[in-house]
Amino acid sequence: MATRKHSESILEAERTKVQPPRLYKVMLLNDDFTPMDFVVTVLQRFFSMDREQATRVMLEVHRNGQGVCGVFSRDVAATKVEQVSSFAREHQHPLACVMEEE
Ligand code: TYC
Repeated sequence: MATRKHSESILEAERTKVQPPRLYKVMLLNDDFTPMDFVVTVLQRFFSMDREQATRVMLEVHRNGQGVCGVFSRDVAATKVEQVSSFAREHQHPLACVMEEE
């Protein structure tokens, strides 16, 4: 009995092996119209960056076309994308925020 129970639990463990959560990068895309200061504010407000780090990331996006704001689980990444997109829309800026599996 004990043996059977033991071997069953091994099989169960094999079948349901815990996978590490998939991670998603949240990225900002460059455009010609969103003010630099607005992007810095977004990075501070939604990604908890200080002004210096936010400025560095904003300039990277401005120069390279895109940049990573952070890496999150799928739900958190989707929420960030929604919050940033709706904040940009509210302020009538075309700022694009997307997520991409790592
Ligand atoms: N390119 C914009 C400008 O010159 C600034 C900008 C930076 C816009 C990053 C979007 O994700 C962005 N005003």
